Amino acid sequence: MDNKSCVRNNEIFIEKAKALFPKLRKTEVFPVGNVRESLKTEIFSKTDLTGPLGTGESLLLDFGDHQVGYLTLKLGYTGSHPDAPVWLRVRFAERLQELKEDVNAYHGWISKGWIQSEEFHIDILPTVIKMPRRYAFRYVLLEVLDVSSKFQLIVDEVFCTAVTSADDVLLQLFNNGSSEDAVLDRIACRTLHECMQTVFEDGPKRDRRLWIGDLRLQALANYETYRQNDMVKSCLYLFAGSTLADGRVSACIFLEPEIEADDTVMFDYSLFFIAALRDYYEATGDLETVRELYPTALRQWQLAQTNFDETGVIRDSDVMGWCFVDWDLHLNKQASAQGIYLYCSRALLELTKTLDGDKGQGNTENDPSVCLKITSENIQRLIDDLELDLEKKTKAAKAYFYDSVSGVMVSGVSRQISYASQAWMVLGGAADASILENVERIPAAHKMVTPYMYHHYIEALICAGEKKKALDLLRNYWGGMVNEGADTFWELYNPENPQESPYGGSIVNSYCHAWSCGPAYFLRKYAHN
Ligand code: RAM
Repeated sequence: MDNKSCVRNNEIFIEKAKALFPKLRKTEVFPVGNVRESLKTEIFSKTDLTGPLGTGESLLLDFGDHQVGYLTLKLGYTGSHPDAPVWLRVRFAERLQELKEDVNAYHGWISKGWIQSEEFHIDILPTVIKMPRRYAFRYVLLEVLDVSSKFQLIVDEVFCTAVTSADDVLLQLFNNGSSEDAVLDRIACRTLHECMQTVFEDGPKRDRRLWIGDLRLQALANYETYRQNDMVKSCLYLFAGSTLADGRVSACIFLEPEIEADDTVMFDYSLFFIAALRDYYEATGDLETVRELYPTALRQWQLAQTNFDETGVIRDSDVMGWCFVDWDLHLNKQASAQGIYLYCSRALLELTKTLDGDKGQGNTENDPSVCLKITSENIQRLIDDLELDLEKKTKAAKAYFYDSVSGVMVSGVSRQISYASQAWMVLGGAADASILENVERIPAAHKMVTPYMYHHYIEALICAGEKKKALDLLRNYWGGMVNEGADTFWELYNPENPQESPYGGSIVNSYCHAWSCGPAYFLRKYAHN
């Protein structure tokens, strides 16, 4: 079955989303220099931009900060008239260490196609090459794989046409923090800036598309920084505008060649549509959008019901990726899923109560799968249903997952103890701060590996009244990436194993990943009040 047959599009929503697409801003950025000290002796034989390059010689350019954009190369030659093509390789890297890795040694489970490396045969010199593909990088390595002995290649000019939809004029000032906080905030804003393209992309190197788990955290940072709220609105309409046939919100959306939901669905990601809509309403007060998108939110809650047993406990699953939580294939997701469901149900209750004050105004015509007319009677019925359901499933969570001996939540048949389970149970309102303290006393507890999961853990600490601890953890964890030289924050960072990759090789890891822009959100919102 092809993807199209399982996708349902709502053209009205898609048109609304498209009308809100932001303008892309272009800037020409030139290298600030060549990398002379750090790596040149190991792998680079030449660092002089104007010097001629022969076979086996290379040039490493440093653009000074992370860029997302298109590369132009102006090339010439010295010596005899070129009598053979130049065979040139161009590699792009967000971090220098990517260039030390052997592209051919990667045999992981996601496509090698993501590796940012191209080869050209250049027949005529001088020439200008405008590379058609968009790249994410700070460093560019030009390697002459072969050139005739009668001439040498000259690199006259290289520049990047950088693109973003982030408008720096709108960026709210951050002026209250310590200098360390200011560094974390600056890098987080740069991360967000680079991921703000037509939509909030997850990472401009990979996967370069709209994922809902990422969108939610980007939107939170955006409300404190760029405040380009129409972009969030556009993304919400995209998710509601292209769903699976049963109305389920997909984990991610492709924009090209046309807008289409991916056939990947995950229990938590579908539910996060509700939380993202609630956050959007809190930030903007845009009730009209809530009215239009409420049926999509409600549908996610309805669809989630089939995952529960009659006692209100979520069924575990061994299907890989049934629920995301963190990039950790050994993490059991059952308890986290229950917590996420409770968290999103509360968000739905808030939205429903918002509509309750708006009786009779609802417009649900755009979603025929939801038999709902927003009237005062059925809104009240929904509020009652949601409250009853929350009570039942919160009780079930406490009874089924809490282990009174260790004082923490356990997950799955193996009764796994993880930081993720504790965080989500606190956020879901099924436990108090004690489980966050108790888990710290269990050395074998499964830790977190992504800034995405750390974000939720920090939110849980704040929700449990542990603001100082939360901010200390944030400074320590994101500060670890700063100490490793990060220009933008990464998709995955495990301080205990900095080389870790969920994909079977770090060459495909993304080092500018928007779900890691949390410091801009937390430091602006909580550090100084
Ligand atoms: C990664 C994506 C994205 C995330 C999904 C679950 O591959 O880059 O950030 O949301 O996985």
